[in-house]
Amino acid sequence: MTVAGPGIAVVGGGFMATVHSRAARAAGARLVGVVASTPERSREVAASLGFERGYGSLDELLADPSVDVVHVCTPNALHAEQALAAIAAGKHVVCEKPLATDAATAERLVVAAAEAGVVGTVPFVYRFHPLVREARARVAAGDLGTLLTISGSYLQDWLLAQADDNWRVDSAAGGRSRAFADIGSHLVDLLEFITGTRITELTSTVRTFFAERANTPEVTTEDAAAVVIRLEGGAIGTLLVSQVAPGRKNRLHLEVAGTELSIGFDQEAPETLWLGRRSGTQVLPRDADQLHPDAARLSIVPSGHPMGYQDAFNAFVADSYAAMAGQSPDGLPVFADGLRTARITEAVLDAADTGRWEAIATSTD
Ligand code: SOE
Repeated sequence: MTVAGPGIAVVGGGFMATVHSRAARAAGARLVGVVASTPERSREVAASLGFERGYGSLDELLADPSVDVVHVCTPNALHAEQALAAIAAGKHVVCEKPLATDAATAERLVVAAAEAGVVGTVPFVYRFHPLVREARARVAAGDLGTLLTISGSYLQDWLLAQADDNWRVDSAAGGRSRAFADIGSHLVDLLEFITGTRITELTSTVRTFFAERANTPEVTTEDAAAVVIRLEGGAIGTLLVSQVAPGRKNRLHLEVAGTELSIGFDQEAPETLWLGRRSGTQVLPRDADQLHPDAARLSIVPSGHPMGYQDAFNAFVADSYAAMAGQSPDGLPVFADGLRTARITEAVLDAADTGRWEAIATSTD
């Protein structure tokens, strides 16, 4: 396998399969095959995404020696079992988040990948916006001073009406957590990535505003979660996650305040970074000449030529393949990061149930 040309296969035929396939093609992969819900659907998806073939089953895909990497893009409840099967077949894995619907199973995946000597990555792709790397570099350089507070939110509106439904709503397919596992996981991953600081404990309240939806008679997964966090080093923060926020499509916003400087990032406007000082504020554009090297590496077109979500995804997949070819790209989200967010997700739901503060485990023992 070369950095540019692994043979890849995708499990799943939805929106994320399309995004992964585009990124794989951009990274120079050979698009070998797809398995979707039925053999016929596999063939249709393969034809529409430009893969060589559709498979009749996951077993058939895993038996194909030309597949080096398996991208798992199925409903959440299937991720762990399919990723474990791919690992057992000696394949590298890019697995959609959540890695598993509970933390103990996510931990099994971390161990299985390590034992098999394969690379497992998770698309926490917002890490790949150049200005996220810039924010991270500035925190690491001490520009913010001592971290004081964090305010984060991730808001969407695609489940705002009772008539809105999706497999994610049903805990049998999506898992115990919905909003937090789906988008809160991105938020906490980004928060810890940018600050280089871990959440040590949290408390939360969650709500299911629609007890039933069009095709889900009994909804138990949360529409929204409000979380209070404490971090190592003494900073505190609040996080709001909602899939029922009118007008917000995919707005992840994170603001980190230190003793010297605040820094703000908005995923829907990823080409600028907000900088706040007591003396005034500034909106920093992605100006390639002024970026830290890690940000400059990901800045692939000159400023004034906007980059976005698919660029971030492409960079994530390219770095995943580089790691699978033996390189060590900085900031690559791997299975251990998927485990970390699975633990935080579990703590959010546990805290909501008990009304207590929950500590977040840090080891993988
Ligand atoms: C749906 O809520 C979704 O597509 C998530 O699954 C993604 O991870 C997020 O990036 C956008 O919203």
